[in-house]
Amino acid sequence: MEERTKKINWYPGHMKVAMRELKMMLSKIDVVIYILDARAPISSINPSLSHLAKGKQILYVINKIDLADKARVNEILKDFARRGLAYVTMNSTTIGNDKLIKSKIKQLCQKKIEKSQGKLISPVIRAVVVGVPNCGKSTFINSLLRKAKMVTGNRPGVTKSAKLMKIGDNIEIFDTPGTLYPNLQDQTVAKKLFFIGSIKDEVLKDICPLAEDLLENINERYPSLLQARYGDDLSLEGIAKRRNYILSKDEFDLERTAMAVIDDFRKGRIGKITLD
Ligand SMILES: Nc1nc2c(ncn2[C@@H]2O[C@H](COP(=O)(O)OP(=O)(O)OP(=O)(O)O)[C@@H](O)[C@H]2O)c(=O)[nH]1
Ligand SMILES: [Mg+2]
Repeated sequence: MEERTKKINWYPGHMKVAMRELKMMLSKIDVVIYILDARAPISSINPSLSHLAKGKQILYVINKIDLADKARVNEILKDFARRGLAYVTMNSTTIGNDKLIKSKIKQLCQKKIEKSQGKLISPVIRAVVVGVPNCGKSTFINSLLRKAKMVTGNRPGVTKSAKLMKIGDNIEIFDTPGTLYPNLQDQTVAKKLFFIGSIKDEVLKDICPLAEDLLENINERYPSLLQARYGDDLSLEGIAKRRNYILSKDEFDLERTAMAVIDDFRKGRIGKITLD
């Protein structure tokens, strides 16, 4: 992808604080539940989080699977399996995931559970849910609770501080704010994080080249999905013309078109897509 946009970076104060709190919290944590977005499962791996979670039991939850290309995700997950990583795919907007997740958490804490066998009080298992902004951490916890206790929202930066919930008798789970990393060196990754909604729209100045990049990216693997939605002309002008997004007599509203394309992708209207 050629460079047509200014460097994308977003690391507000609350993320810095969240990373510091997470670092302090981890000594008391048994399992890290690392949420990845199935539409960009590799790009939503945050090197800072991976560094913090090193040496911990980690359960990778590949979330938003309902919006993603399952075949491509399975290909990526072959590598997870080869490396012996524990993972599940998930649609957190549905309920009934709690049994599977509780049993996965318990599997990862087998040693702690075995140690306490024969004792009167069963051990409390502490888990923390981490991941990039907007990947569905709070929704995932709500799905385990079968209640909308955590505030969620379709924009990044909804959860601003860590919150503790109990799931079942002896599992405690922390929700945390979505975090990125101070310097998004790889701009291909940064763009994908923007497309999946992990970076605040307001940070981006010029949305048109980004929408063009998204169309290019999708066209590489899913040309027929794009054609079905937008027709043969995949330029922003072509899409604006088809949608009648017009500013004046001979000027198309390209900004509106760009945002519409990005929104179509985020809402799954183009189809089930994985960008990685
Ligand atoms: N389709 C689909 N939408 C999901 C899924 N999980 C979460 N969402 C949606 O994604 C958006 C973000 O969800 P949140 O749970 O607020 O995300 P978060 O990771 O807690 O976000 P921050 O607190 O901002 O870091 C909401 O609109 C959810 O409804 C999923 O598995 N499938
Ligand atoms: Mg949240």
